[in-house]
Amino acid sequence: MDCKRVLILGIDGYIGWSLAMHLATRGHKVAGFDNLSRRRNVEKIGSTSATPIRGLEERIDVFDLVFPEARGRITAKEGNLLDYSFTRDYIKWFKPDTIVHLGEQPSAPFSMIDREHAVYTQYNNVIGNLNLLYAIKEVDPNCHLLKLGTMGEYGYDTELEIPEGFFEIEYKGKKATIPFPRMAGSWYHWSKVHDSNNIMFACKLWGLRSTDVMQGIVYGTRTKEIVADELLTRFDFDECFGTAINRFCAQAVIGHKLTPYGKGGQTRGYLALTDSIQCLTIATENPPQKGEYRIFNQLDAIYKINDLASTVQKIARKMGMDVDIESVQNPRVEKEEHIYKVQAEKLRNLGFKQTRALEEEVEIMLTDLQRFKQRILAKKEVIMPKPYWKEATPVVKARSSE
Ligand code: USQ
Repeated sequence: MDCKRVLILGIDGYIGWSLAMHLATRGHKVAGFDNLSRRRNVEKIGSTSATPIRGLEERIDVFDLVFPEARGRITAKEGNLLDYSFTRDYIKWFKPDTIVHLGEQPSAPFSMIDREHAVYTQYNNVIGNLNLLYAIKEVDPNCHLLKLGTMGEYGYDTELEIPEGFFEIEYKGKKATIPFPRMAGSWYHWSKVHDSNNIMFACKLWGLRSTDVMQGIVYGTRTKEIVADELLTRFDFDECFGTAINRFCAQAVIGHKLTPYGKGGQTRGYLALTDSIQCLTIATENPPQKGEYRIFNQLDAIYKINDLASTVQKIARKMGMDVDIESVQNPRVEKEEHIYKVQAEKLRNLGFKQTRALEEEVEIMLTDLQRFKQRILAKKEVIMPKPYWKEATPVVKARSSE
């Protein structure tokens, strides 16, 4: 296997830090930068990571001690993609073969709080990505851009089986292969759609090469490199940055009722953190051709929210926790019962295999999180969702009845 130089944008994040360690232990040379906005944004909404996480430099020092054979293979600093000259100069300095772009505002609820959060999310994500495309073009158009998109770009409104990016359509007697329609469900998810369009165009325009990963919802506390508390990756459980399974596990350990929203038939693709890292590693080690824009649908399995709540409840009870489930009024605008079918073959064809079953991973998560119960309890007021997604409705109604 070729050892690659991999630049990770968002190296301080949930996936970024885990991926950096994994790639380094496989012999790759990793550099990264991060503007640390995730830490600040989580703090702003009054929350924190359930797992206590160290600063970037300290994590790297501990990594060097724990993995002496990979010592010196990770380097990172604070930096912002919105700063074009910094981004370009960092790429010039490191000369990456691959850039893994995880450096975006990742929360749908956060983007829906108000106009300011919507604008912040779209500006940060879309302009940061556009800067990156220009920097790659200017410094090294040969570099592989591995960009984290989301399954939510396609949305959850179609009954058609979702292909990997493109599909063949027949219209008025003519056949064409075109991008599958995007029908995102939040300002955040739309920012990823805009990114995808911009990347596809840059590949056509300048002959860049890119893998755009439509990733499902990631869960878990661990990868095989997380062998000491100082190497933990972050774990969010609040209503904005916490995602479904992770939230349910955090709720279970503090005896909070599990919170499926609405009817609970919302169906999504999921994968364990360790499998997300496996997929991103496969994509890094198997780059696309020059000029190629390829899309991978990245997920292990598809679940309904109610079934996930029941699974977490069952395992938590088996472990002696007293856990109930209580449906919460849905704060989001989304279908609560729907069909969901997805094609996800390309990564499997490159060797991806699911390594963790849901039940097994949930048990590991609950065991880990029990140690951090007090940290979750201290912030338990950020668990219940607030109704800002639909706030416009009563205002409009009130005006029209004046
Ligand atoms: N949900 C509940 N109860 C909860 C939390 C969530 O019922 O306590 C429901 C939501 O209403 C939604 C589903 O679970 O129907 C998923 O919500 P989520 O918060 O787990 O995930 P989502 O907002 O879709 O976003 C997350 C990540 C995002 C990533 C996306 C992948 O935050 O960065 O892009 O998952 S995907 O969902 O496939 O688009």
